[in-house]
Amino acid sequence: MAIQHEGLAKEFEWVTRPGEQKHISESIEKTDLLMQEMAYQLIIGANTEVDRLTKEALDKGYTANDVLDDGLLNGMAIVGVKFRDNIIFVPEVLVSARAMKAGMAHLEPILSASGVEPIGTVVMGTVKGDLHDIGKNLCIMMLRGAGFIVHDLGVDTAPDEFADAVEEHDAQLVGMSALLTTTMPNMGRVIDYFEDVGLRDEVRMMVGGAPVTQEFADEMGADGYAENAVECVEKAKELLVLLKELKG
Ligand code: B12
Repeated sequence: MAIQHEGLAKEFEWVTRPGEQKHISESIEKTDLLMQEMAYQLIIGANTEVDRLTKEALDKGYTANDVLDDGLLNGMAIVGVKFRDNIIFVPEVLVSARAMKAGMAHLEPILSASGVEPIGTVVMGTVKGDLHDIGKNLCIMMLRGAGFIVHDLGVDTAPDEFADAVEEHDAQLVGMSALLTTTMPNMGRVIDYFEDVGLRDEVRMMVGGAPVTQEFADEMGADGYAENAVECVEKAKELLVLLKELKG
């Protein structure tokens, strides 16, 4: 099978590492032309097109999860490869990120609509020095959809801001996101800060972001790690149960 959409097929030519080629092509080839067009428009940063196509797809009955995985995230995967390999630079990535957000705006009300009783409170932020927020925002949408109250601390969040928010909102869970290898250690600093101010036993702390691994999470003393937004919800539920058991 090949990628049907001509423009997207051309963009895919930038993906040259065999492992990535297999992974990304398999992920794109199972999608239809509408999703491929959406991925393509995201790569070229056409936010009004992504906005229109997302709405069109939802109107046609595609689920929010399909639009996310088959359209938006497939496009973002190629943006990531092109950025890493110096084919594009920060300004181009910023326009793609803006297009991603235009699409996510339509998904948000669906992914965040829960209708169930709140099951727990989470404070979530991207750690100090890090401005990446797309993945964090996706996790927040999914958590809200699963019935969590989530307080979004935004990006570049200092340890004391996490701690203040936990106290203010009486949160049981803390979620930290980092996308840079240089900012990953700041998640550990937040955990240390919670120890220092005597809040560590009050909450369960989970971490995530593209460079983060289970191993790294264990090393810095986090309670949980998840690879994506769906698993983030599962992990949050799991940690909440553990905390409740612990506190009796
Ligand atoms: C978009 C992007 C940007 C945008 C960010 C826009 C925004 N509003 O977020 C802009 C242009 C601003 C940017 C800037 C920079 N970026 Co950048 N960026 C990316 C890019 C292409 C995509 C990231 C993304 O949104 N992915 C899609 C989302 C959905 O995935 P995700 O974030 O991984 O989130 C999922 C999971 O990780 C998980 N998750 C995320 N958070 C959490 C939290 C918890 C608690 C849990 C459980 C799970 C979880 O669930 C999410 C949903 O499934 C990546 C490439 C990549 N492959 O990751 C580079 C990348 C992260 N950037 C990189 C770099 C180097 C930079 C800059 C330093 C570039 C520069 N020279 O200025 C700056 C740093 C700015 C700063 N201080 O933060 C590098 C990092 C390399 C490294 N080893 O550290 C990457 C990997 C690109 C590369 N290969 O070189 N970037």
